[in-house]
Amino acid sequence: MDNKIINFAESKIVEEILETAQVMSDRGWAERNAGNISCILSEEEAAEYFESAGVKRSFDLDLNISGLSGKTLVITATGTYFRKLKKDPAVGLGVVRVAEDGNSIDLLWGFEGDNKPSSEMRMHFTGHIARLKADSSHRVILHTHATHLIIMSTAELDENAFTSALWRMHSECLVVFPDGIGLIPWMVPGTVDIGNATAEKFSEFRLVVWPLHGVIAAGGSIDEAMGLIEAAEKTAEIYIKSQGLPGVARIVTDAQLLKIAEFFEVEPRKGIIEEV
Ligand code: 2HA
Ligand code: ZN
Repeated sequence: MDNKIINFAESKIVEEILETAQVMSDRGWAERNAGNISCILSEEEAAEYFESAGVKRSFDLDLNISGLSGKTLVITATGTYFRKLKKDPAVGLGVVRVAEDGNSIDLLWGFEGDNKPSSEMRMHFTGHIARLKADSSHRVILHTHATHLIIMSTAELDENAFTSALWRMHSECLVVFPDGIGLIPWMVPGTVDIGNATAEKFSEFRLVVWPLHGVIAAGGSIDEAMGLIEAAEKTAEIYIKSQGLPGVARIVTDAQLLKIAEFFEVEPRKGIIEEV
């Protein structure tokens, strides 16, 4: 086998994925096989590790992803326990290249033991296509079962109210996600439909909550996408734990949000802060 292909297990991107999966597990967001991660390799990375790689297996898709034609992605395998991922990355991760016609993917590395891509691969693929249209530096999609965001999704909050609640509960949320948080209706996981609904939200948002399930984040790097989840999840915890405290509720006001936006030069999503 080509040495370069062997080296992929030692690459920085694999190291980052393994570390992130471990953190998700340590925080209690990755029970059983919960969560999935994918990252588009840069052209340089794809050439460095997989220029001469042969096709090990191919997977036909039940959706067309020609928006990713020729791109090389690393994605977690279905059924993977995140706490075990680092034991054998070539089992729990796979590198796939999208066929020119967008109807199938070719496996170049990993998924050893006849493993297959994540059950949420449809969302990952359609999500990447949507985010690349919005942001040419986009590369990463993370899905995890972040506990407090799921608890918050049990409340009857619409998308703007969800975003507003978090912006007002911590002075830095507006800076981290000025574009807000998208919220889809409840849907069956793993389906083309949930993938399309998420992708639609990704044209405006980098964070999308799946009610009674989890959260999806997109970014130019793992740190960026994970940082979005960490900020939203921590603030959801503060929101939930502060409900019912005695006295007058203290929140970041409209005027204070506007001061934050001005100082940090961010453009808040419209329709949430009242222009005072
Ligand atoms: O990969 O989290 O949504 C398991 C899941 C499916
Ligand atoms: Zn899930």
